[in-house]
Amino acid sequence: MQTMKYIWFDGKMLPWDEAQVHVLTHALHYGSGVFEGIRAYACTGGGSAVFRLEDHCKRLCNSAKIMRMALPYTAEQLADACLETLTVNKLAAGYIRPLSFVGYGEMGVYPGQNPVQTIIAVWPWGAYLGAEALEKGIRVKTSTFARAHVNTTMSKAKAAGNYVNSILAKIEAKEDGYDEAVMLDTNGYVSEATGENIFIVRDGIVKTTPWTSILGGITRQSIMTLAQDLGYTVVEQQFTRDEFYIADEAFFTGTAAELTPIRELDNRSIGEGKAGPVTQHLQREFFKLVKGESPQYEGWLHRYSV
Ligand code: PPE
Repeated sequence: MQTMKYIWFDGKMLPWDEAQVHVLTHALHYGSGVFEGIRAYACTGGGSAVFRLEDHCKRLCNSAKIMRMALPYTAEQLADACLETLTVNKLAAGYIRPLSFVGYGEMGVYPGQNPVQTIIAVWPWGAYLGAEALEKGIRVKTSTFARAHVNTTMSKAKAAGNYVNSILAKIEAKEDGYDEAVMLDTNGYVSEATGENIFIVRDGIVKTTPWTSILGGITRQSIMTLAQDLGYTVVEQQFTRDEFYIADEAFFTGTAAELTPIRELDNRSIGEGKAGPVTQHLQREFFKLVKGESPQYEGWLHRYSV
């Protein structure tokens, strides 16, 4: 169980155990919340940095817009609140979780005039899929659950309710002995994982799924830029599970998962069944840049110290 000292709750810094809501909170019943996941890293040479803080806060505002939730904060105010939560908790590296949700008021699906409340929690969070996963890669399975159709739930909103689909797929994958699920869209093309975007590498070309049924991952976009800057050809294009089977390399990206290599899909080795050279190169450069070792990407870092 995570515990830290304080949670930011609508402008107040509450002791961790006092950040509570009523059981008739709308979001608890209907999934009417939007959230973010952001990472802060300890930098080489001292201090810390939040990775793409402003972009995450903008995405939270956009998620609220899609969900018709009236968020009473600007992206700038949310970014300041994230930094404040990190510093009062003296957290030099870890995960930041802002969540805005429809609160307690009237029951029923229609959110009506129920209040929109916002919390920000922070905690230390190691490698999402295990430390070994980052080095050796993981085993994944195509899910029997499809990612939602583009007109079902809105994938560009990082909405709490969207994660019911992810939970079903994640449980299935874990119970079947795999680390994570690869989800297909309703047309049968590779979409994303339960909390990660997907990349494959074939004949030197880095390919990721288009921004249709997926969340617009900030790590995804960062890796696309990084790969291009390193001289790789990057394409956003639909691909099928059998193209994935014959890829030379594959990996997931996400704030929590960072850049995790995939060594197997549906019991077929991807390439040589280990983290490939392009994957390793991108992972190395990604970890350098989040730790503040790449001046070229300083604009993506929000430096702070505790
Ligand atoms: N797709 C989904 C469905 C998703 O949840 C995430 C993040 C991504 C793609 C990658 O987006 P980005 O973090 O901007 O690169 N998933 C978050 C939640 C994980 C969790 O278990 O909670 C995360 O990585 O923070």
